[in-house]
Amino acid sequence: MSGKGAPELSVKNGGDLRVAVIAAQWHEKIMDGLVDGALRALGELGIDEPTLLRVPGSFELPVAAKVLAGHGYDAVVALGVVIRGGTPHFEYVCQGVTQGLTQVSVDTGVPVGFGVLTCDTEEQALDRAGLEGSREDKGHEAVTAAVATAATLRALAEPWR
Ligand code: DLZ
Repeated sequence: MSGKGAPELSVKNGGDLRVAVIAAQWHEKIMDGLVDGALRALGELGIDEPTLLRVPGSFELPVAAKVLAGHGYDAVVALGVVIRGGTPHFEYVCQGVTQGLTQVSVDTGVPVGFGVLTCDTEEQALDRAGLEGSREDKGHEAVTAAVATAATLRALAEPWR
């Protein structure tokens, strides 16, 4: 999938939204970039006190997302890095986390930002991690998408705001 065609999102009235970020812990340097990008995006949106929760691996992101979505957050952002190895494990973890996060989002109505890198190589992941020299900043993008969606859904529910 190419990063070409990404929209320039502008989020209005998102500063009072309650946002939780969940981050897996595999691939520490890449995760540091994703978490930094996510927190930077939240700061730019005026969301200064997000909840940040760590889970062991990407496979644990959906259950944490579900619990957070049930705790009154307006948006949840899931961050992880899965890198292909020599066994089918990659496919199982990627499928589990992708389907799990989609299910949480659709079932709860709480937008879940998908900041999970699923890459063939570590280089591909580094290039998307928002680190110095990276071409893309997927932690930042995932927060912007989730908060933009939460703000849009709130405007639908409360059109007078
Ligand atoms: C087991 C595993 C492997 C092989 N690779 C990754 C990875 O690249 N990225 C990641 O976030 N997690 C990985 N895991 C761990 C699983 O996500 C999960 O934490 C374990 O299977 C325990 O449930």
